[in-house]
Amino acid sequence: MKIPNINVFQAHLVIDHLVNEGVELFIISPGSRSAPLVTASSEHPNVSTKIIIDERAAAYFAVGYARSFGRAAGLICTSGTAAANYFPAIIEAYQSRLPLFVLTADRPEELQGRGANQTINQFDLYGEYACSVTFPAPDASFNAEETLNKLDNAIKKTWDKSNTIAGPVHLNLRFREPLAPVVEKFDEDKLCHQTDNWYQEKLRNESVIENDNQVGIDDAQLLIEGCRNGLIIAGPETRHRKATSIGKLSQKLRWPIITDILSQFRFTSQEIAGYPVGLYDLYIDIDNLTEKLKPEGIIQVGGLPTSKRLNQFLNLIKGIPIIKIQSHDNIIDPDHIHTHTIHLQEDEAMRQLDSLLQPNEEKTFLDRWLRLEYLCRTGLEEYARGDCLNEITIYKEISDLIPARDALFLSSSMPVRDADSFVPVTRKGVTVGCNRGVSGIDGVISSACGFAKGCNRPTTLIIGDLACMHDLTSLKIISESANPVIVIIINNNGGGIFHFLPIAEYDEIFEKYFAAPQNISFESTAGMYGLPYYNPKSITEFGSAYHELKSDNKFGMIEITIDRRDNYKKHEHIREIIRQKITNSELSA
Ligand SMILES: Cc1ncc(C[n+]2csc(CCOP(=O)(O)OP(=O)(O)O)c2C)c(N)n1
Repeated sequence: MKIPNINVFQAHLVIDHLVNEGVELFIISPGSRSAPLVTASSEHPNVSTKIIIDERAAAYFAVGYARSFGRAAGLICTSGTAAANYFPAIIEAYQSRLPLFVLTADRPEELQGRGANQTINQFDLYGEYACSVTFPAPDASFNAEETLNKLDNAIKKTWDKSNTIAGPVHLNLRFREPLAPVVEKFDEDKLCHQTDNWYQEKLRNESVIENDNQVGIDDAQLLIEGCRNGLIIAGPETRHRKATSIGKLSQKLRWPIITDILSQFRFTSQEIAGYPVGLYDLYIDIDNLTEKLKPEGIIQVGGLPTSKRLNQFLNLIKGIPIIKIQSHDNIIDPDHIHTHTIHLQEDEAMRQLDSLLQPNEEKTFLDRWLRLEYLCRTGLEEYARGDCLNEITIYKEISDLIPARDALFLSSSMPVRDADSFVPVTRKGVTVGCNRGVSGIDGVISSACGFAKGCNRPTTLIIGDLACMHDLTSLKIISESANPVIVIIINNNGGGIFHFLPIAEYDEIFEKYFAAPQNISFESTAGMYGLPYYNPKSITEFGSAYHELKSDNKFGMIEITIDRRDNYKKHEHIREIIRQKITNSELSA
């Protein structure tokens, strides 16, 4: 390949290096200053590119893509507010420890701080949320080895191929004219020579492998041996590939696995052993049960549980050993509940513990949890028989209807919470995602599309009306997606979440400033983006609409119209039904 000028040479250097680090996809938003980066990525034989015009959506797409299997995409944009539009998704990626390579084009040094058009200070633009490095505009003094060193150092701080640490890396690249690939003489041979040298040196250094992660397993063994009745908590972001070892340990210890909806365990696959429970949010706070459900010890993996009631329960039973297993250093423990931390990959730690620990014969504790699950599941089934489509029954219905091995993406704020409360454990191997790092209601549709691409699976998105309005332009991405995305909009005319908060008591400000009803239907919006549209009124009608889209393998929109105030009452009611069922059972004896 003939490289036309030094700008494109530098761009190639960066793109090639990212490809070596495992990047296969570059998401490009159009602009002029970024032309060398576009030239280099579009010509690369091992790279695919995707155009998303809105940088905010592009970055959220990359977040969704990374969330599925931890693969990093590259983002390319021009200078100015284009780069600023990446910021919300960068924060989400940082908080969720997802890898992301952000390539922003910038103006050269001589145009900085002089009021030049489309020029802002992009140096360290994302602050602490990205590991950032600015590359000067290349000229005759350009040194390929120095550039690669700088690049590699930035990447190493947040990313390695085994994905034990991850987060956004910001590469701010300054370019002078010419930006287009016009031919201009430069010393290509010298720079290629420097590049080869650098890679040979890197290869030599990488042959040393470090493994010093063994801290704490022996201590953990002793602690666990001291507990007959325990729990394993699989929080958000525990991935499928860790499931087998966690399942085996649960089986051996007869400890239930608390499966957060985002843990990839709620929809387990057939082959995973162990005792997953999913409906704990419905019973864990029932007064006289807490004592009976109290474990003697806990092993926890993944992020902060979605369920507020579970977090409260953990606070209440503080004092027992709670062992957190994680390979990174970030603290995810706002309530200071963890008594021990093992710094090791989760599946490796589980395997080691499994080989050290003896089987537990105790059954009563486990049976109690499994019996509660059964009661809740039948309670939800009886409730759904009324054919009333609401923000409770929809989750049971989706968990029944979604095909095995599909993907499910949940919006903040209520969809992820409701799914966490009402989706029972189902052996379907469905992959679940949500931007729960900072729980933004922006960029949800684009994230779901990125998730669909990353998983390479048909995806069902459940989203509220306000979150949907935030990201309407991303409906265009759906209409182009190779993996059909079905958007289920729960239109309760405003923010349903706020009815569950104390602010709901303040009538004079609540409706206008918090619930913020927008009084819209999404039918014509669906038409604008060519999405088939349905507005079912019952569970049966919903089932037919979903089935119709699925059987044609189509994208589409299903809008469910709901009364927000009634929804709050229904949540209270279902909890009361479950409470009664448990109170009338032998469990309350
Ligand atoms: C970008 C962003 N802006 C504001 C918020 C605060 N917020 C949290 S939930 C919510 C309302 C969500 O309404 P909707 O998407 O309709 O879902 P529902 O609560 O009805 O399930 C708002 C505004 C946020 N989390 N993120």
